[in-house]
Amino acid sequence: MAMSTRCAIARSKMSLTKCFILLSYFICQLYAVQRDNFKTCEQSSFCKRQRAYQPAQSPYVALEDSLKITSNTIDIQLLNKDNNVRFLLTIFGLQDNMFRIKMNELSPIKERYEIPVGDALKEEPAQQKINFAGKDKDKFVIKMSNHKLLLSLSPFRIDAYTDETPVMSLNSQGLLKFEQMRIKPEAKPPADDSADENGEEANPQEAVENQEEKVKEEKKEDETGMWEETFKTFTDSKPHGPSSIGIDVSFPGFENVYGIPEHADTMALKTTKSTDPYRLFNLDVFEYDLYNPMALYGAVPLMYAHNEDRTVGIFWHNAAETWIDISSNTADKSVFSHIADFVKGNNEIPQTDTHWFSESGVIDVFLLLGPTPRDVFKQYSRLTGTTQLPPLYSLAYHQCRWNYNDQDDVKAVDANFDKFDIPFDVIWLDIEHTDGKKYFTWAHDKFPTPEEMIKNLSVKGRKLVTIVDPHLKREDGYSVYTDARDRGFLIKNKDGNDYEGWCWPGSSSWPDFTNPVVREWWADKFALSEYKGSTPDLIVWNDMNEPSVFNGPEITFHKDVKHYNNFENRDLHNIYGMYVHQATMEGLVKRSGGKERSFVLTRAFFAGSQRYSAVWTGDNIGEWSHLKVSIPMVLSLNLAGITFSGADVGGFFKNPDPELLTRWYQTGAFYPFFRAHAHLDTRRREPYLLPEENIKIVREALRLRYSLLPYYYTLFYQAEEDGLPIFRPLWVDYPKDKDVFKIDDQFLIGSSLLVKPVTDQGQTNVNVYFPGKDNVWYDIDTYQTYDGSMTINVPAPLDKIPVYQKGGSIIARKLRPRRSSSLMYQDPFTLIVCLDKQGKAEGELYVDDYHSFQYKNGDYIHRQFIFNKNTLSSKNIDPKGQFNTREWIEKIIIVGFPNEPKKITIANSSGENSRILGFQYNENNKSLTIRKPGDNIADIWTLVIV
Ligand code: NBV
Repeated sequence: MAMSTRCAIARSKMSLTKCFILLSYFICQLYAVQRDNFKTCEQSSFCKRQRAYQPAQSPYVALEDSLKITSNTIDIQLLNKDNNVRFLLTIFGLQDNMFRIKMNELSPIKERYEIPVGDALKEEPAQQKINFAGKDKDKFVIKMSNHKLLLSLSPFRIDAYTDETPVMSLNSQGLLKFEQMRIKPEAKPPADDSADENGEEANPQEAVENQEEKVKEEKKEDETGMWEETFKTFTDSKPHGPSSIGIDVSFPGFENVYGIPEHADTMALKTTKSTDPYRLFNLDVFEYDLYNPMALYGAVPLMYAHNEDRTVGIFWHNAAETWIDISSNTADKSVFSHIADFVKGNNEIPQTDTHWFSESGVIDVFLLLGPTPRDVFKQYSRLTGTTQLPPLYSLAYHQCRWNYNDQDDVKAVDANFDKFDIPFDVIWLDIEHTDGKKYFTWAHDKFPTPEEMIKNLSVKGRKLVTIVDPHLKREDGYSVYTDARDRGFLIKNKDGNDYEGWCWPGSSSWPDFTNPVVREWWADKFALSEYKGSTPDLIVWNDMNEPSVFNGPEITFHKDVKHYNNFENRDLHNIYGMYVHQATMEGLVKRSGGKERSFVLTRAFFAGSQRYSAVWTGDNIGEWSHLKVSIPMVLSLNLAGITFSGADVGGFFKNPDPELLTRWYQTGAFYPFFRAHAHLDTRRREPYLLPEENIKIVREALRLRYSLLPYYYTLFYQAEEDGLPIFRPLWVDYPKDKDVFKIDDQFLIGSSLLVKPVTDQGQTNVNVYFPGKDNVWYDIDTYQTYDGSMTINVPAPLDKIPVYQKGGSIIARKLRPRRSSSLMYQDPFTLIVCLDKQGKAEGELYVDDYHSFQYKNGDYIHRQFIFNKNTLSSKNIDPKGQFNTREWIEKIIIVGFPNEPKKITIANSSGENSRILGFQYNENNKSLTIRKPGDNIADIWTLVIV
């Protein structure tokens, strides 16, 4: 629908100004991102202050006399000598090789926001005994197994060591700056706010004097924007004044840092010397620009540093707007100066320095001490949790569009996929399916019988997604809104009235999802009895949950809106979106009485989001550059624990040509979350509308994904335990190979598949780097071999995706093409055994009912397959799991098998019931295909080749 038409429709129902707001939102979408809608660091007063802070020496000193030691913690007071404000610093030893360092004002005049435990942190982190080893010169020594912290008193700094190697330092650059809460200079201190930290009444006269002294000190600072800040036409009232916090974190010995999604940037983070710092502030930035540090829809304040010897990380547990500067003593050097250093014998140790600052909250930093990549992922997942094993259908292909117009449209799309023999599992309905953008309702003229529509999908095991955004139309007849309003569940503006903003329905309000009671209320809206027209096969998509407010500053909430417990959005902005999708997921699970796993997709996210939802990278563009950047973006999400993620296949805006769309399907077939989506104004582009040749290729890409579902499912099962990325950078598995540290145009799926999608127009050859010195990699189509530690130019015509299985791995696939994943539940497996140079291989397979929580009660099978000395055996690696299934093994393909065998037999674990198996050997590609071993996947067997 053209913009003008849409506005005309809108205009009939609303005032001109309101129409103008919607219109400008649309106009913004027509062109590239409107950068000036979003603040630069220069335009954010706290960012500017923190960034400009460069003291000759840090004024913060630790006060020796205040030291308090318990078995797992150390408390010490810090003093800012510039203004005599005191702080409490607590160091916690944590299990799994972590320290936590918290710093807050000793006696703040107002409570500072701390993210409640159970939200980003899944629970109170388990503590570990630390050993206070006394003082060494002017430093306290705190030990925990082979790690230690040195706490320097004056100036205050902390250095972390592992086995005597320095790995991280805090405040070594002296950038600690903690802006204490204060009373506005002209205002008098409130009389009843004088209890000190022990609850004792302070002398009011003294309090006034202290305040005045602080105020005098602060006068020296540039006060611009401290008490009020204006951006474009928006004024932020800042009733509590400046409250930002910042500190530097250095990584000695590290040249590469990763993480802090979401940015449309390379995976290896860049120095920010000549740009703004990386920004974390959940925003609706449609048609985002690429390769810059601007904030996007979600935020995970987690960074890893990696070198050949170790991996460490920091988790900045703060939900306020955050910026991160990065500098390095090596990154900005040219190759020439590296060589010059070498010639001069200069052994400069590389170091990456980072500077973190947030608008409010407290300093709460977790040091993840690794030392391996696997260790840091485990450490982070101990803190914030992992993704629960998703139901199988959600790992299959999703077909979305803004919008499928009506029930007939849905029916036709569903039928066309079948007609063209293209598998799909989920069809999505965008905002137009609702009655006037009132979520939980249906546009009855277009969707008169939603239950029937869903049932037609259900018979083929398919599902329907509806979009449920968090903005509620302020309309008296809309019960979700009136209910929230009447219960006082809506977010308030600074004056205490319900906050009103503009979004799709026009005038809207937003439930305060930061309140656990509101989350419960929202969750109950998904009960089948409440959400009319829904069935158990309806699942949900939360969009616009940053939140997007068309007429708000930076298209989001005013920072001074008020949440639960009187905190401002300023304090917790980045976690709001997570509470929305958390409540949605809780509702969907509750709807089934806690029996069925469900699925939610979210656009906004925070640390911990992985526990509830899949994430997609928002409104990208159907251009080659956006296909390319999707890989580092999904890699960074995976590094930050958000394993279940992907980008809109085809690009949301604009019309990709058949070549680009085909290549995007070939890439998207490997995203953990695989969905095609398109903007309302784009041409229809369901895969069956492509030219015939392209349909064939896309069908193959989709079938490849479906055949790999057992592998993805097994990886997700493992990741629920260990938090390992599924869509994985090469350095995770090859941590010592410097050549892979920056590679972000190819990736691993688990450890066994290497993928290098084609992301350039007209390209028919790609350079693939095959990692691992002793490895051999097999092309999954031809079984051609490639040795590790080499870059090879391989042919990649349009019908080819360069994908390789690692020698030494076994992958279980299901090769029978079906219309949806649930129709594959009972299908047999084919084991693809790719031998390494020693003729060995191993792999795992996890199987359960693919949809319920019964696996938590032991209803599953977890098998390991081992090939060694011409014998392939199946082992039960988890005796706790037992599950009845009809799934069996129909074929085994052994690749890299040197010569034609004479005989192959299979027997059960006790050597009984031995049977001779038929086989075929292909001399050209050295593959041995064994037909119908026939055993149920639950059986334990041994196959011998002679
Ligand atoms: O709901 C409409 C769209 C949706 O299709 C898209 O995926 C979201 O990222 N939504 C944004 C709102 C407006 C986009 C211009």
